[in-house]
Amino acid sequence: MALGKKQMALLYHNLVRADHFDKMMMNRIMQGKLLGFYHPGDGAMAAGVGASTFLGENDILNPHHRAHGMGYHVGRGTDIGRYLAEHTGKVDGCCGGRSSFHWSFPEQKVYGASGFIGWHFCPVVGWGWASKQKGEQMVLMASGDGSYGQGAAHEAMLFAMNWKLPIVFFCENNGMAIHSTAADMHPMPDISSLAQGYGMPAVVVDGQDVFAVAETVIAARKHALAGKGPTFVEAKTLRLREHDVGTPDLARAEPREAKYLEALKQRDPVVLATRRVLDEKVLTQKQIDQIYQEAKEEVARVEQFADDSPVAQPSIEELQAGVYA
Ligand SMILES: Cc1ncc(C[n+]2csc(CCOP(=O)(O)OP(=O)(O)O)c2C)c(N)n1
Ligand SMILES: [Mg+2]
Repeated sequence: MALGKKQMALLYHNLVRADHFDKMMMNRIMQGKLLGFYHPGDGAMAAGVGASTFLGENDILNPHHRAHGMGYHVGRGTDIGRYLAEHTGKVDGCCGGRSSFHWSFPEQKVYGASGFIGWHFCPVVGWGWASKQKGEQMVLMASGDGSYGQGAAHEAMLFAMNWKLPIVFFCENNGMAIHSTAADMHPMPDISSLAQGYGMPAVVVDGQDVFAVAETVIAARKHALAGKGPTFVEAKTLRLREHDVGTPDLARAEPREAKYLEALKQRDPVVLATRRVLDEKVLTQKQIDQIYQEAKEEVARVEQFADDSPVAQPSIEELQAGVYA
């Protein structure tokens, strides 16, 4: 399904905002103004924005950990001020400032992050089952190439396919998992080949093209809501920087070549999307300048909100409130 101009403009706007927020997070961790880690999303924000911008309000969204799910948060419209307050241990954080990057926004059905890669493969079957019972609701579960070596990934795909659950397995394949390359870890070039083993429709899309990702996910969502079951969407993307800020950027114990990284930069999703919206007369240069100006102002507002929020000092009872074991 081809996107309309309004949809393209919204995607472009969200991509620029997500890119600004990712840069804000990078700046803040470098300045010691974030708790915990940051896994930069530089050059890779199109996948999350494209995957989440046109989900329904009732759909369950489980973002990827890269850029701490920023593209998905922007697409879903979660409050980035509360997201940043969470990352700075403030009371106005989405989890009361207790989780750092293990955030969630349960009231918006954004089911967060965990320290365990692939933790979500069992829950996603339950979310999919519940969504099927309720109807008009599906699940988008995002993860990376690095998670598909988990045994639970296969159980989840098997159950999802057998029970025709309304799930999109959305894989951001950036070719890397910390210092390991996807080529070293997977015998086939496309992670989505694994889904084909379960008879699941599997689509490979250019993860640098925010419009192509959105079109693919819209189609997969339609398929899911029609009761036809899951789809595996593999967005081919890239990792420009180190895995997380402070960890050396190595592949097989060697620094990645400057020439290789330069080639990756040519695929910057914002540059690609800007060219497209201008060529297709979706936006004028003046409107683009306005979008950039608004994104800058939004970043300033979000930072002010998080900085003004008091430091969280939860009591023992409050700390225990979210513990289930
Ligand atoms: C079960 C488990 N094993 C290992 C790790 C360490 N770890 C953290 S991120 C990561 C790589 C994830 O790679 P991928 O899923 O491709 O996402 P990317 O970081 O490339 O976006 C690993 C191995 C972990 N957190 N949990
Ligand atoms: Mg990866």
